[in-house]
Amino acid sequence: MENKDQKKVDDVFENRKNEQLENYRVDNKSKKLTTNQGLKVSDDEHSLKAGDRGPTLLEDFHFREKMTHFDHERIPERVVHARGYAAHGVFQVYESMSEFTKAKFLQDPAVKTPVFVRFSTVAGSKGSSDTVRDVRGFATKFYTEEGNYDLVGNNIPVFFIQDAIKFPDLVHSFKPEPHNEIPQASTAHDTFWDFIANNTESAHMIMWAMSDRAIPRSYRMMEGFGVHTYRLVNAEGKGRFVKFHWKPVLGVHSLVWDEAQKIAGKDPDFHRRDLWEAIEMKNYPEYELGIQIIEEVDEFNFDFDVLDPTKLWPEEKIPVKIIGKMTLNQNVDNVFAETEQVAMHPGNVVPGIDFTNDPLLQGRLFSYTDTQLIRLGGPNFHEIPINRPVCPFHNNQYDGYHRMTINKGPVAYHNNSLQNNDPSPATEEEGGYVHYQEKVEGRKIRKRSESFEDHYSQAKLFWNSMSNVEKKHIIKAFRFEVGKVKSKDVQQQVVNVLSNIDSTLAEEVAKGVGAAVPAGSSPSEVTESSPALSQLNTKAVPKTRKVALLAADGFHAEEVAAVLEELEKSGATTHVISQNLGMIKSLDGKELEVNGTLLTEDSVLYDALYVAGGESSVEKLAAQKETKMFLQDAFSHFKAIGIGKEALPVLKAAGIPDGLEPVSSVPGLIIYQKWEEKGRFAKELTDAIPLRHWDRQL
Ligand code: HDE
Repeated sequence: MENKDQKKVDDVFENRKNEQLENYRVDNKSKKLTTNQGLKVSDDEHSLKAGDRGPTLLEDFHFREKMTHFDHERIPERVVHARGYAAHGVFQVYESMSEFTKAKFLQDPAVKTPVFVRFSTVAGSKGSSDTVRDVRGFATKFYTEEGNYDLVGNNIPVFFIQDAIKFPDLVHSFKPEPHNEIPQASTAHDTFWDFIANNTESAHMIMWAMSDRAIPRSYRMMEGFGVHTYRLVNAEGKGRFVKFHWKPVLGVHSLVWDEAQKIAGKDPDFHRRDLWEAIEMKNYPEYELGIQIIEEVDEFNFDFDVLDPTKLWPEEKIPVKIIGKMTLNQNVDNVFAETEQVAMHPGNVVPGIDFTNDPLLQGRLFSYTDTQLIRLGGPNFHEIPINRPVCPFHNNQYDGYHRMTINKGPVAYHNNSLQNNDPSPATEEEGGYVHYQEKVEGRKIRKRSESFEDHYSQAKLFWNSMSNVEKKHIIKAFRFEVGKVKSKDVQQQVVNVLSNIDSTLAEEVAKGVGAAVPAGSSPSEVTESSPALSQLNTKAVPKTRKVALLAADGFHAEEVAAVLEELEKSGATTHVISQNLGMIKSLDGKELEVNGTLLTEDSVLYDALYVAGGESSVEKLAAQKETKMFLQDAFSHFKAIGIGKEALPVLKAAGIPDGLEPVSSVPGLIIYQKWEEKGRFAKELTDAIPLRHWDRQL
């Protein structure tokens, strides 16, 4: 028993960050209530008063402490990426990357590097909904033995602007408008589209932002990108340009817009709940790390500037080399202490990883420390447990608000003789960080390189790479967002920009928003596509997908058992939904526990729907209008629907064609009707779960 428990502890504490955090964790179970001074408190319900109807006394130190702490419990939310959710995990490289970099955590496949990953939306406040149309942040802190390395990326590989000086303008345009603070967590308003139309370097990014990438199904099913070009440097000092990618093992999947909007109301915590539950169920999210490399001698051999953050490197031309895997295997203990206080910074690097002159990256290197100073209240935020490196840190930066370490001795300067010049700088051989000696020269100018001027080629490349259904979604997204804009002039300006990308896109959006395509417009002539950009080419597995099983008393036990068995085999999870909580019984007395009701659940919270067979179960379900809504939403969101034996009336009541001839010809609609093969029914339904059945005629 002891051994087993010990093993469990070893598993949990397999990484050093966890061991370190354990020193700070506090468990209040079986403990007496005390003040922050450690004094035991005898009463926590009544303030100290002069008489039982008299005034409260200032002397009440417990009341004062409790209320003061409460009054100060909030810190400023992040100016962008305010709403986020995070988890712990580990990263392991597949093989040594010594050819490219000397970063120690990328050398030995046996080394498990602790990580902390925070996912986020960008525009909304801390309390906004998860499923809004927005870019997602994907920020990873690697606690390496050489110090913290932060890869602070997004789920879209390019950005809106090319120079950091424009970031405040971009953000001011998409945040709620200052005069009325509307709208929350949405770019569907005048100022954002005014910015887009008048800052055309955003053309490529806006195509991504209007695509399905901006409404991910799950944090577990989206890619991550470092966006900027960084530099890898090996032990010989050779540098190479690099772009970083995270590839989710479950593939890249999205919601549909109507569904995303409904989820925003039904479960604003949809993405964080999904991540939390997956980890609790040990369905650990996994992402492979990939790198694209461009040799320095090839810097000018492409039709884009490698320093331009509005450009991606097409994977077909510059392949993504998969180099390792990250597994998120532990939820936080406390969201404020960990997720809220984590301080990510693209400037946190280790030897072997360096910067380039990307002007967006250069500006970020300033902004992230600056923002933590106000957000976390002083220069010692690196001492907050979640931010502490797992390796020792020594320097002469003492003092400041909330200093935790007690640095001994009189010497806090360099050079010194009183302390043998300690702490002393390390040589490169000892692991000292030496900046890559890139040669730079030039005049001081406020100007952008001409090589940054092409704003449309890759916007067109992205458009060309989309499947028809993805193109339709993009057109609809533009029509929705620009359709919410009040200024006719701004609407027209947006269409004018789109006419530089593609004429069909411009025409379709123009039609939707009542604008005109400018005469003589000249869309980009790029004809190439990059298949890697289409989500239709991604992996799709039922594993970890959620299926709603609608059933009531009298369900067909044999059929349900066969489907449940198949679903379990595939790794999908099933929730039984019925009229009331409790147990439901099949005709032959088999019982099923109900996990949610037609009132508490909703089709949009599930990946697929299965209406169990059984005449009297079906009758009961058909009498509920929520059943009809379940089916209609699942159908119009292109989800797999399984219709059990005798359950066709439910389909009919929802007005959904069965397409039986005799097997249903409706994509993703699997009906158990004319044949007695429950196994085949279960298998077909399971296979259909991770897909959206786009060919449905709606
Ligand atoms: Fe950020 N960004 N950003 N950003 N960013 C912040 O830092 C900023 C940019 C990204 O989960 C802030 O701690 C500037 C690109 C993520 O804690 C702030 C510019 C990319 C997160 C800031 C950019 C990102 C942030 C706000 C233009 C993708 C959340 C709070 C030069 C590569 C990190 C904070 C977390 C957060 C500044 C552009 C990703 C203000 C000035 C490009 C994932 O410092």
